[in-house]
Formats: sequence, structure tokens, C-alpha cells
Amino acid sequence: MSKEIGITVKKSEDFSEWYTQVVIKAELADYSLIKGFIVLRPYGYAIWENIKNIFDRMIKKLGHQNAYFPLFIPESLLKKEEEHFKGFTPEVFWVTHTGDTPLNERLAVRPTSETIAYASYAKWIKSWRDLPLLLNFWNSVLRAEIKSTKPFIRTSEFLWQEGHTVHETKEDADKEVMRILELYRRLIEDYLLIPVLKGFKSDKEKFVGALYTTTLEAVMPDGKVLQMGTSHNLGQNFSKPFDIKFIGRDGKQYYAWQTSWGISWRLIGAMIMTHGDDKGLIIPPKVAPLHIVIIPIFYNEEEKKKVEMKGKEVFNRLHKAKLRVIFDNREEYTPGWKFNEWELKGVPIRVEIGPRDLREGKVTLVRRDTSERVSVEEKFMVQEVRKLLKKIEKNLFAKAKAHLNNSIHIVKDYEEFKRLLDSKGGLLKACWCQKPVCEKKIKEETGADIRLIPLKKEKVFSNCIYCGDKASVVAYFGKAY
Ligand code: 86X
Repeated sequence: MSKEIGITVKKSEDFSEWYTQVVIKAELADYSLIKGFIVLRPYGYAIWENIKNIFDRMIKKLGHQNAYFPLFIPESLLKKEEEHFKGFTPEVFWVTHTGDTPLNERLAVRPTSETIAYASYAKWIKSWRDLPLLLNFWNSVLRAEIKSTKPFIRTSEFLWQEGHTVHETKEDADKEVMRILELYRRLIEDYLLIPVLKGFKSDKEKFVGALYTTTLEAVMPDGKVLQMGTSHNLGQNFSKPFDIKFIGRDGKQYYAWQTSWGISWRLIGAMIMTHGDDKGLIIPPKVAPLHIVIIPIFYNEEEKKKVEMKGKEVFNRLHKAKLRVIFDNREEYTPGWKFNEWELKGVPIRVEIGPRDLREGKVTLVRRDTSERVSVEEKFMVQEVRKLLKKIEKNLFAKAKAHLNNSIHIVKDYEEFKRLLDSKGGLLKACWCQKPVCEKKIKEETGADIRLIPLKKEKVFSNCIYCGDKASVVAYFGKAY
């Protein structure tokens, strides 16, 4: 493979350029004609489908159902909850015409579906017997991103799921918020192999429409912190303006309690950043479009025939074992070229079949994550592949976990806070008095905000990192993407 086709920068030297090259060259996505919008290519879409299928299975097990709401939201509806809408106005795309005829009322292209969904919820919910209502939407949303855009991480249109549930009591909504947060943790840690911290957002960072917001945060290799998912208790903040009421078990009328939660294709961006290396992508097996690529190696026509036959046989065995496998017997490329290409694309295991393997009744397995080679007897191949996939998962998660642990710094002093933030980034664990002004000043002076306050309150170990007054919580600060 030529230099232009492979990645030309080191991950450790120019992380941003490395990231972009991996996205484009591994054919996950491409830039489009419109700034801030990307094209999700088949290989990237296949990863999204895997993520979607995994999470879809999880929520359906808990009783959620999928639905679909319109792409357009009438302006009056979007502005019904004025407070919630205010800060977001610059991000909204508007439709003003059909053909050449101006519309009586502008239509917002959905930036999130609370308002359009809750207008329907108000009609559907009458009694406590209609609750809980557990719906989820797989769709795309549009938010004009002007400042900075980055494939998967920040784009003006993105694929996501948004869950919107309705409950009888605050406690039921609390439980829903937390069980979804735990599903997100499982998806992100056990499938995408990215360790996260769970926590609450501060009042400044929470969703304005929520009573409280919970979050999952991960630290990327450049020390920046990335929000991986979020789950809100909306309280009655929407049920009141949208008139979502129900007759309770006691015959009286109540406003309902709601939650909303989301994850997006940003998870693909986090996966690329976390696991990739100088050769390109490394895709965690459970979300990989392909687990295994088989590459035949031969030096003459006679060997070619035999290796080709064996390759097909091996393919069938792996395929029957429900492994995602491709037999790359393209004749227009050399084995070396194929190695590079599939390494760039992050396929976890390469199976090489050469004349010597044939003679010995073996195949050679090569790990993408460590480049380790093992020669295994053909009859044990399927079980060896399974073992190797498990080992790869363990290794990828352990490496990422070590990075997360090494990225958390305990700080008691503001000068050290600034020094660490500039030199290492990551998450700075510091005590805070919970006065908004300290949080605001820190953000202004350092660019770091409170990424999370741990779910289980941690013991305060100093005075407020900013003002020196008595502190009331431990917060994790960091610079966000
Ligand atoms: C906040 C809240 C919530 C469901 C989630 O975080 C997960 C999935 N929704 C989304 N949010 C907005 O409400 C919003 C509203 C407008 Cl009008 C906008 F232009 C941008 C927005 N961005 C985020």
C-alpha cells in the first residue's frame, strides 16, 4: 500500500490529523458538499448498525418500544417551553417555504424531539394505566454547528437514539434515568471497550429543561474529555407546559414525570480515538463489521489452487460458527497490500493461509492489536479464534482503563490545577464550594468545566479549589471536545 493510502502521521504526534485520516482512509465516512455534514459510508454504517442493534435489544428487554416522529416542528410548539428554548436558537435550521410559497408558520428541523413528541403524549396519556410510557426514536437531528466540526464528534446532522419516557412518580423517573445510564455504561464499556465515569452534571452544565442530568464521560488520548451519553430526569418541566396529565390511582389528576436520554454516532468517534494506532483503526470485536479477514498466500499456480480451496473451506467453517469473516482472494492486490488495508480498517484478526500452513494442517492467526502471530491446528481454529477475540477485548479494555486511571489527577491547589490542565489535560478531581461563580471563573480562566460530580458523593479533601471557602463536593473538571 502506498504512503498516501496509509496513515501518514503518528497518533502521538498530530492526534487531530491522525483522527481525520483514519476516518477518511478507513472509509468510515467522508466529507460532504455541505460544511459540517458527513457521509456515513458502508463500513461506518455497519458499525453504527451493530451499536444500534445492541442497544435496541437492551431497551426492548426493559419494555421500550420504537416510534417515529416528524422531522419538522412548528415554531410555536418549539417555543412552548420558552426557558428551554432560549439558549438554543442559533442552532436551529428553519424551513420557511414550500416551493416558492412562504409558510404561515416556520418549521424547525428537529434538533431533538421533546416538543413534538410531548404534544402527542398529552393526547395519549389519560390514566395511570397508560404509564409508564417507554418510547425510543432512532432518527437524525440537526443542529447548526458553526464553531468547530469533526467527523462523528461534532457534526450538524447526526444519527442518534432519543428515549422519552413518562412515569407516575418522581421516583419512577429517577429509576428510569439510572437504569438507562447503566445500559449506556454496559454498551460503552462491555461492547465498545471504552471505560467511563458516571456522574451528575452541575446546574450550569445540565440540560436546562431537566431537574437533573446524568452523564458518562471518557478521556480521549489527547487528554480531552468526551461526553458519551446523557440521561435526564425532566421532572414536570415539560408535562406542565405540554399538559401531560393523568388520573392517578386515587382518582385525582397529576402532572406526569418524564425522562429523556440519548447516545449518538459520536460513540464511533470515541471508539476510533480510544483504540486506533499508527496503522489505523482497531475495532472492538463486538461492534466490528468483520471479525476476521482470510488472506491466501502463494508463489505459483499450483499453490494458488490449493490455498484457494483451503481458504474457502476455512471461510465456511468460520462463517458457520457465526463469525463475521471475509475471504480476500482478490488477485489484483499482493498479500502485503491486503495486510495494510485490513490493518487500516481495524479487523481484529487476520488468518493467513500459505503453502507451509497447508503442509502442516495449520493456519496462522495474527492479532490486530498486538501484531502477535500464532500458528494453530486447523481443527482447533474456531475455538482459537474465539479465545483470541476475548483476549483482544481484554487487552483493549485494559489499555483504555489504564489510560483513564492515569488521566485522573487529584488537585488541591489552583496553580497546580492550571499547570496539570495545560500539561496533561484529563480529569482534574477537585473540591468545590458549589457556588456558580467559582465554576464560571474556572471556565473563563482555564477553559475547563465540570464534567461530572460522581454519582456516589466522594469525600471532600480540601477547601474550594477556586475561592478557598469550605467545599461541599468533589467535582471532576476537564476540557471538553
Ligand atoms: C438538549 C436534551 C435531550 C433527548 C438529550 O440530551 C438526549 C436526547 N433530548 C437535548 N438540547 C435541546 O433541547 C436543544 C433544543 C434546541 Cl431548540 C436546539 F436547537 C438544540 C438543542 N440541543 C440540545
